[in-house]
Amino acid sequence: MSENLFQTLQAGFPADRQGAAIELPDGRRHSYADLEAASGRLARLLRDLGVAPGDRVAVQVEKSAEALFLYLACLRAGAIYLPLNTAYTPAEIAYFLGDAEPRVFVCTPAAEAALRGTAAAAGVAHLLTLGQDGDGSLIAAARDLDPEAGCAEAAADDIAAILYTSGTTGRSKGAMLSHGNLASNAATLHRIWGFRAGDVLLHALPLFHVHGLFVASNTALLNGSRIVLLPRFDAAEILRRLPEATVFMGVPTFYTRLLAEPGFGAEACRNVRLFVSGSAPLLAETFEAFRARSGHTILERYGMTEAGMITSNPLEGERRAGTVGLPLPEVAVRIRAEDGGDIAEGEIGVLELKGPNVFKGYWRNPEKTAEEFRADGFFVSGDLARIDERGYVHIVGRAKDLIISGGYNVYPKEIEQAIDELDGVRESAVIGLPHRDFGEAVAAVVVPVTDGLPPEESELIARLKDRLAGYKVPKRIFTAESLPRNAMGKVQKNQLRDAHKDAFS
Ligand code: MCA
Ligand code: AMP
Repeated sequence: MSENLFQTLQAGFPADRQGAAIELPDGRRHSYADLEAASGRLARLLRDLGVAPGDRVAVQVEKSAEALFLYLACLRAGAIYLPLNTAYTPAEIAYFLGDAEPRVFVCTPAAEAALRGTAAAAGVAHLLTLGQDGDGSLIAAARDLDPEAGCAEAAADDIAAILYTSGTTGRSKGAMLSHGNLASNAATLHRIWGFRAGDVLLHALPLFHVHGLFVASNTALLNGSRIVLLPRFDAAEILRRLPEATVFMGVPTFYTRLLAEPGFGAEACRNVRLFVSGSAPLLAETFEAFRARSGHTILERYGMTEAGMITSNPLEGERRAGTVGLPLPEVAVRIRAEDGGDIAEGEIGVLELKGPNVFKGYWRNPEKTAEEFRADGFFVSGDLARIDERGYVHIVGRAKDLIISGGYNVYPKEIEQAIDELDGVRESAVIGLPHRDFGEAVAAVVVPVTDGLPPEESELIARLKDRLAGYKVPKRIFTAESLPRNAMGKVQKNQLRDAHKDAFS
């Protein structure tokens, strides 16, 4: 039997397909019948373009209903969907296209000219465009095609999507997620978060990462829900649309920004039954302030690209501030020493996990895949955690050198490599510093070359913006004569974090 995720989701669509699937801020509305037809036409187009099961379709577009239809079309065609952050620069895109070798690449009409050469160099057979209003060559090419496209057969282990995630080596790796991975996570979250008839999801997350694409969209689609699809997070707009929603999901920055809105309170949340937070630690202070202002207890959960969701606070029962809750029903979680050895119960160690949600490995990178799994099949998350006496998981830090800024991951190594290539720089260290809005913000300490004038901070930042997505570019760059090192020659980032801890307060 086929286990294509599209069919799994489709089983949850409302019997009356005229029911609303997607509603946009300008009042445009797409029913579930429209969603089936539009994704059917796009699936046909992909097939007409020679996309065979297993071929990659890379997509870097603004958030829109059509972007969601394209995701579903890829599932239906058996293609591998490869979403890319809109903030990525052409230099970053060149790497992803070169590595993934997609047959089709869809970008925005505005970026087409800048990316045409990049796509050609990567051997992309078809470059198409999709604008935020459904404009561009993609939808035009599919307009007259037959919407009855069926759905390709897929086994649970067939790859449905590749999501790139950076690493401590500075090179991004494509995490291969199967139809079975995504279906199991969607079904579990749908069940444990109590999705029910009448739920309306207010969707403000980007559609190119796990949180907005799989956690939010898949669960709502599986429920046959109406999704109010906002192009981006805007606190005032959330306040306006929240009264019609029952479910809202966000990164902690969404919640701190909502709390900064004077008009935000219980009245705006009157129909909401569930606020979910994840992708970065939710401060206990935000959790408490939100409860006091809105009367709602945020449900915090924890996950990662390679595994989707791993733990969640309970829908019924105590949601404990500062914890990410309990392992999902079918996910085994354990805490180990960094070398994989046993540690005492309740101690801090590296969180490892196993379950049907865990990815199938990194794209064309079996060595890296092997490095991150234990011999008994547990995946090593790189997060430092402890499990308390009631089984709640506390994420207390990271064994991996990683910064999470506004819910986006930034691996210092990648930024250091980019800085070190700039003229006037001898070496650099990139650190995360506390930031009121983003939780953590990226900052760098640079040692200039000894001859010549030290480079200006603004100049370095401007040069980095040409190469790196904006959220990765350090918000501050400090200069130092040398970097503090221990006897082994390792940079003591703790000392740098300490020295600059108030930079953003
Ligand atoms: C934008 N900028 C940022 C960030 N976002 N800087 C640092 N961190 C950020 N997160 C910069 C831009 O480069 C730009 O810089 C300036 O801020 C304004 O950009 P704009 O796009 O207008 O910002 P915004 O709309 O205010 O965006 C902030 C945001 C957004 C709403 C918090 O970053 C966001 O939607 N984050 C959610 C990320 C997410 O979905 N994460 C889930 C990953 P300049 O002015 O210098 O050009 S999935 C995951 O982590 C796992 C699986 C999990 O558990 O969920
Ligand atoms: P990503 O690589 O984007 O999938 O990010 C996954 C990482 O985000 C995890 O390994 C954690 O470090 C972090 N993360 C996700 N959710 C939470 C949370 N609720 N609390 C703390 N860290 C989180």
